[in-house]
Amino acid sequence: MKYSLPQLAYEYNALEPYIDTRTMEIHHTKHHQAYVNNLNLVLEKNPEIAQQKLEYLLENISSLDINEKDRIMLKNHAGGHLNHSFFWEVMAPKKQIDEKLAAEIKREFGSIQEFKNLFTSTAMSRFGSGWAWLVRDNKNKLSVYSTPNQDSPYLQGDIPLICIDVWEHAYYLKYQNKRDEYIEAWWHVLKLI
Ligand code: MN3
Repeated sequence: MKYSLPQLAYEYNALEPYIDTRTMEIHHTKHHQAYVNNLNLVLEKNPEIAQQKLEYLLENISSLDINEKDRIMLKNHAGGHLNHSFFWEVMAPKKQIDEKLAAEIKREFGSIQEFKNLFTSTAMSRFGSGWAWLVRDNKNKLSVYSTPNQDSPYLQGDIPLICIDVWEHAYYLKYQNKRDEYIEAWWHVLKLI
């Protein structure tokens, strides 16, 4: 199957002033599009796996019968596509609180604020490019961690619940090197809690 860039549920300027229009536009039409294009290339080269779900391919990445160069390309670009698709979905100009998730977060982390503190420090301490995640593992337990590059939680079979992109391309135009200010602003457009 051929993948394509998902439509956003909101306009590029909808997350202003927290995430600026230009960043949204470039991030979606250039960065995300590049992951989609490269994902399609690697799947065209490996048609025997192209019908499998991306989540399945990532969880089983090390045992797929493909060459090592393609394995890395698939990990990076299937990850890049899934990660960004999910990132657009967890944001919105207006909160749409997920009460069930919020209750679960309170149970697991003590309070929403304690969760935010942990998630923020996890996102801050990711050296270089990557992501911070709230995930559900296969024992139904919530946890917070970060991943480098475009590594997806599906690589270890975890289900993403919340994510933030901390690659510089996600914030450099507006926030330059101030990742802390970007994360602080991003909480306003995370729709779920
Ligand atoms: Mn990105």
